[in-house]
Amino acid sequence: MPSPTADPSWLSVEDGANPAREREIESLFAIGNGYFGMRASLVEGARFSHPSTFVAGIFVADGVMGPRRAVLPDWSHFEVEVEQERLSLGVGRVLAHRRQLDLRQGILWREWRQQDPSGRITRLTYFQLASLADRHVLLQSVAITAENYAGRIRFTGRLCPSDMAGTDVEQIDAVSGSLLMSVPGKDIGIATASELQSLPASVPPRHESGPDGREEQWSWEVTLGQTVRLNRIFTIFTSRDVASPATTARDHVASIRAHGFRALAAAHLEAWRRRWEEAEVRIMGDDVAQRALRFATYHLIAAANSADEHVSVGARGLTGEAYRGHVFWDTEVYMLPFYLLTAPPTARALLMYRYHTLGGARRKAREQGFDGALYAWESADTGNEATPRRAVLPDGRIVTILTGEQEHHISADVAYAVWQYWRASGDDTFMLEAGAEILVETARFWASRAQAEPDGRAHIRQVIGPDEYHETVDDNAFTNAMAIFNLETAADAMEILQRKRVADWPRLCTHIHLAREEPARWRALAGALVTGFDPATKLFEQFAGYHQLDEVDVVTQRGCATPIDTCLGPERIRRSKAIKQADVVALSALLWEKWPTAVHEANFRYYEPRTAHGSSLSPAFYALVAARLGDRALALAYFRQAAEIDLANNMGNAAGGVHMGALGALWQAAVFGVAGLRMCENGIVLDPHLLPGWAEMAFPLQWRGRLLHVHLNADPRRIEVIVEKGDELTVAVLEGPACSARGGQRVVSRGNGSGWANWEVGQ
Ligand code: IFM
Repeated sequence: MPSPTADPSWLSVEDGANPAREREIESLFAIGNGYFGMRASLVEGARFSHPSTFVAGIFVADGVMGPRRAVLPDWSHFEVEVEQERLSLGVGRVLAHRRQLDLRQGILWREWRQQDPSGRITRLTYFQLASLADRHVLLQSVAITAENYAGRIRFTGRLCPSDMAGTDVEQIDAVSGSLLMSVPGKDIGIATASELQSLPASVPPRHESGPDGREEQWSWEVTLGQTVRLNRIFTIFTSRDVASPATTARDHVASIRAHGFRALAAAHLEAWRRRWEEAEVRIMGDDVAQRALRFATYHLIAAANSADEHVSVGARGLTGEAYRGHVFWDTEVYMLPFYLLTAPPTARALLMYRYHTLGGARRKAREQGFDGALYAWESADTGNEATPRRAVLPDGRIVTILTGEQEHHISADVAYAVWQYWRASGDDTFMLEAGAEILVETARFWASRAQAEPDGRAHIRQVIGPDEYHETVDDNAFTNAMAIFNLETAADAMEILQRKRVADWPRLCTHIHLAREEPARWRALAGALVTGFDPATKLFEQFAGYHQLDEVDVVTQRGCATPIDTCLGPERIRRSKAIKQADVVALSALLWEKWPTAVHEANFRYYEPRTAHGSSLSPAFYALVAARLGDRALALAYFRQAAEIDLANNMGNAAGGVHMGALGALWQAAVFGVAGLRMCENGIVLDPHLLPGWAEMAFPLQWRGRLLHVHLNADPRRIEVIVEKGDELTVAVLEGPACSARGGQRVVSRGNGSGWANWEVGQ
């Protein structure tokens, strides 16, 4: 049976129980496997707790507010009674209470010693996991010890609350140990089945099923000091996956129980072991950074499912209700690189979600009077725009939300991700089947969206860029530069595919209705679009007129509890240069190779003091760019700030779920920023800037079928790359020596003054 990982650096630990922090802990300690996720609620329930289970892709219609990811019952719920007295944190005395999220094993552990008002001390120890080996399986193992008494212990497990309170589903049917539910207004069935086994055999249980089949009771007469254990296997299926979820859920339980609980747990542990092998970033010398990267990696692994190309990862993953489970640019821009380099099939599945939602993107473009595909700013199950049109602020004011209408850069962000995936994976099949169509349809959108104007240039007016403090702006530099990227790469992709896939090319052209002159038109438009770049100052103006806005002291305001947009109010913030989040600096992070370092430096220094970091996405991209610029102290400060978004709840909203985009961006800050990794046509380039205190850094990555291990040392400076498998590729240091290496080889370059010595190639 599993036991908690011995090395404490792999554990997130919460001692005691603080009602004020409970919802935050539920998010941070959530378990998941990309198919379903479960908040780490106290199994016995509590007033201050909000247990929820989410299944990816299951949304409920919520009136004018649009789709919201459905809250399903907490299948892990159970209660324990000792001599008919219910064990509760609020009754009697808590002698010990500890929850641990085991990042390495993907397991939530809880240990609880409670003295009831009659003086009986009971120890409850359990773990639960969302199997990564079989995504339809949840395992729970509960041990109950009568520490200082003999008597009757009763365990009651329930598949759902009696009235489904707190959930979005209705019960259709319940038969002993299994439950079929539906989502109102949707033609979706969700079924769960469970199987319990009592141990040890020497303590015979009494087992009863409740009249409605949703409840099971197990009781034992225990002797002083005796421990009883229940192992529970749950299965979950929906009509999205199978024709008959109830039968499949029951059959699946019946078939897997034959393997035994231990074997099911062992398969899960093995799946996590393999995933960590592909994804672990190791930092020697900075335990805080190490822990933060492990936490980020854990949640990134737990959020995505390579086997389902009709779902994507929402802004809060499967850990909470914030943003209604919707998918934003967070996925393609902030999370996808992690999957791209550690689990390419997952990256592919996420991009296929965008392929399958092209219909919604085309509809949105048409509705706004454009061609091609304009992706939903907030996307749910259909790909239709799901951004609510209004929101109620905490003070009761109602505000109009314009992002759904105006935040158009999303289309270029998706195209950017398609290009990155193709470049890193070399997956031509994906391009022919899906990627090319996304690139072309998004390019067509920009071709109709941008307007040629009398100044001889093309403009994109009335948009919202990443900085959402400024709405309805013209020529947002990020939007325009990403549109240029989209137009150019669509044209490049057509050229490459025409050359490389001669046999497939005619069919592709017919399928995407490519007109012969389109690629040239896209290139011409890309050349005509303004970017707001001033060669004299090397600055991009964030949008037309930005430089005329009022200066405000953003840096001082960062220390205040109230965010700057609340302090200044919407009108003043609009007239000010205060920026919500990385905007031009996000451009540096994404399109670094497009401009010389001096341009990135100038823009970083200009926009950094004006950025309020009012979005969780911002600090890690500042860390990434600061690291690339070699400002290691500032990079570390931003890295810490990004790491604390969930771990220290420094934005105060972790109760709604962990910030998946920020977690993905933290990984990028380490790999693209600190290690300075770039992916090129022939291989990889590194430009390490280890942060203060980081003695060593190591990480694996996958590039076009090669599996690499990068190992960096600070003092003496050294880069080692092991090519574990695959054909030859180029390994280079930025503006330094390059070499070729293939599977089974190890290449090393050592610091040489301020540069790097030639690579030594060995086995
Ligand atoms: O996508 C982000 C956006 O950039 C800022 N507001 C929150 C969204 C979801 O994380």
